[in-house]
Amino acid sequence: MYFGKPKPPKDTERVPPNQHVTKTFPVLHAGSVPYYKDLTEWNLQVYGLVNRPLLLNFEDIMKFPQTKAGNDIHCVTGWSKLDNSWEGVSTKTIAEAAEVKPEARFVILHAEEGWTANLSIDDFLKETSLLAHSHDGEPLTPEHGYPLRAVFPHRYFWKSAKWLRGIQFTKQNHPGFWEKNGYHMEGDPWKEERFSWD
Ligand SMILES: Nc1nc2c(c(=O)[nH]1)N[C@H]1C(S)=C(S)[C@@H](COP(=O)(O)O)O[C@H]1N2
Ligand SMILES: [Mo]
Repeated sequence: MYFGKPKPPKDTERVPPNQHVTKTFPVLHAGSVPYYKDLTEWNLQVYGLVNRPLLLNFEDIMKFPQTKAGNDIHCVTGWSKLDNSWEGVSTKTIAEAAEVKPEARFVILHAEEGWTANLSIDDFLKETSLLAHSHDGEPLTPEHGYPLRAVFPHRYFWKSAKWLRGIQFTKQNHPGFWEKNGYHMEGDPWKEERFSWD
């Protein structure tokens, strides 16, 4: 018997529990959006448990091998946005350039205004993790993290720091902004790790 073409996977199979799909790109953050007059006002520090601390400007970022990634993002407030395309630098590339020491087990992401997020070194270095300067073929808008943001699609999107200014490699796990406010240290959307008690 002929049943026709195999069906593509349903969106529901791509959407973690208790999330709904939105076609829009919501803007969500604490604090205010930085508007840089020019990119000399921006740099990225890579430090902590590394052999080669780095102070990178935007040109340095663009000189690294560039990578593209397609993925879905899941905000802990309940929206998921499917089929994003990002361009930037793989987190592995940055870690290699800084020569991260073997004793580094966690990462603190530092954004403008002292906002932070924490994650394990494995989450940071995952194949799908990147630092993105573009979304869907266009440079990030100020609201979405211009000039550079982290993207960790396998974690709730709050870990994906916008307006990234520092990457600190540490031995201990230091809770970031939302993690101090009751959010989960890992934040796996498939396990619904929303709050620290989940
Ligand atoms: N610097 C910074 N990055 C941040 C946040 C923030 O408050 N400050 N919020 C996070 C949260 S909760 C989400 S859902 C995403 C939202 O990214 P978007 O505004 O590009 O959709 O950014 C994350 N990155
Ligand atoms: Mo979020």
